[in-house]
Amino acid sequence: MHTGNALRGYEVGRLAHDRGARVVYGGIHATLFPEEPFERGAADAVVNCDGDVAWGQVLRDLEAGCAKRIYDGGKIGGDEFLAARWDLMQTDKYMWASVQTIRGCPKHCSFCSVWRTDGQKPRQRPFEKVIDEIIDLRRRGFRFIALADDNFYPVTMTDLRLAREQHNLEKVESLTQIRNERFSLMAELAKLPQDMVFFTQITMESAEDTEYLDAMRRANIKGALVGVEAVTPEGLKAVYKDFNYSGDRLVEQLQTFRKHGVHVLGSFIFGLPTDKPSTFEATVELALKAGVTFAQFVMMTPFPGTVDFGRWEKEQAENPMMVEGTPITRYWLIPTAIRPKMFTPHPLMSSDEIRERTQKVWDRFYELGAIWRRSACTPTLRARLAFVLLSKLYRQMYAGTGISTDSARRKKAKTWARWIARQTRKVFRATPMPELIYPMWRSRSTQLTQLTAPSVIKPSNSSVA
Ligand code: B12
Ligand code: SF4
Repeated sequence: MHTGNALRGYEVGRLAHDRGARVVYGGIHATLFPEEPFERGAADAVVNCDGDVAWGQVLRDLEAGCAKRIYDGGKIGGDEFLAARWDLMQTDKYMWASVQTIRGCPKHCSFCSVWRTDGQKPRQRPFEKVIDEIIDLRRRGFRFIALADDNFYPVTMTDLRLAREQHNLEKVESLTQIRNERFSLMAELAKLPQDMVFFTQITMESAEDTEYLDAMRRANIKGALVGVEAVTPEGLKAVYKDFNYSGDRLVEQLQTFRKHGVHVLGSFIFGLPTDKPSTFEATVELALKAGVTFAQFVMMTPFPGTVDFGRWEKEQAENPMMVEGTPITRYWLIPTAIRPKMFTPHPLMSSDEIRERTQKVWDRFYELGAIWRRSACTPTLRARLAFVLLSKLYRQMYAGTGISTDSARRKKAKTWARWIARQTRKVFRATPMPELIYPMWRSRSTQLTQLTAPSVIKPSNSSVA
């Protein structure tokens, strides 16, 4: 469970329990609130942190009748991450698959819980295992794959420079090793069938490392979500993200991605205490000027486990605001129909004003003319039309995830999103390639790992995106 689907998760868990199932919860929300699934979701057990290793133990204990209440899955090493059981999934129901290559993020943004739950030490999965899982997916007909990393760029040039200046040889070595592993992964991705498209999430600092961006392009990592968050220095400071640039330097940095063949999905947050009414217009203008291919404009939400949440919970402790008996600081337990859309009061604007202005920004960025102009980045008319559909789908999906003004609009947005998704899915899927062979990897214990056999047989008739 995530926080956003916890209430529904508990409902599903109770239904399963009533029908005689043993119910085990895990995921980020259960990790942060391990008692809640017992109180709300008829849990038999809860696994916190990583489930890769713990899950097997839970199953064995349940079978033996000696299950524990809470299992600590811990933060396992990257070499222990497991591939998903893709064989259990109805592949024709999905547009893309996702594979995580690294967990954890060295940054500490105030609105993000990743560095707290996944840790600040990047835990990298050996590239051979990532490639094997991706080949499995391509054999099943997935050609679009999200590299579902918190931060695809775990070592910055600044990190390396600082370690060298401090003569910290051990650190230089460990950072270099992480960086080299990334390049090895990208080199292997580049050998996969050329109809494959990857996208990921990355910090803006990677724009300073064009060697890295070029490797991404060669690896067919065609897009990345970049957390821009705010376009002003005050806004960036407010979210502990002052390693990002603002103003013209920000525009330049975002454009660098495009120049090196990586499309940007810019992610912006509204509702920061430093935001003013003029921030909305300034943000959308910047997004348009920077030429980001997609953009999302999310409203500030205090997710549990974050610095923002901790601060807000403390503020509320004395006299908590209640919604039908539930404190606002447990907002995920409030039924969606009566759940407020914003939780933290803003010094200048009401929640409604922030929501309406955010909607306008979405409308402006995704108006048909603007989408059509952006679609010029694709090579054919068919691809341009697909781009338009995808942009509209993205906009509709987000309109249904909390920023829409009322339930009628949300319902309409969802119906539209489903319809567009059905059309778009066709563009995403590819003919399965069961003939694709897995590489034979050389053992890690001998020097650097290299391929001992040609990576894959090339597809004969695959279309290039
Ligand atoms: C990729 C990603 C996305 C992608 C998803 C693409 C896709 N189709 O999969 C996209 C971009 C769409 C996305 C969107 C959003 N995301 Co997101 N996303 C992630 C990210 C980076 C990776 C998720 C992932 O695949 N992890 C890999 C799997 C293997 O890890 P896992 O899910 O944690 O599972 C492990 C354990 O938790 C455990 N486990 C999990 N479930 C279970 C169940 C059982 C029974 C057991 C035993 C164990 C167990 O075992 C697993 C293996 O170790 C996470 C960060 C993160 N580190 O997880 C954020 C994250 C999940 N997202 C987050 C958020 C906030 C969002 C959005 C709400 C953003 C927004 N404002 O719009 C939307 C919501 C979308 C939605 N409707 O649900 C937050 C959630 C916070 C919270 N407390 O719930 C996270 C944690 C990031 C953060 N900044 O804090 N996201
Ligand atoms: S928002 Fe991104 S950069 Fe900041 S801590 Fe989270 S994952 Fe890392």
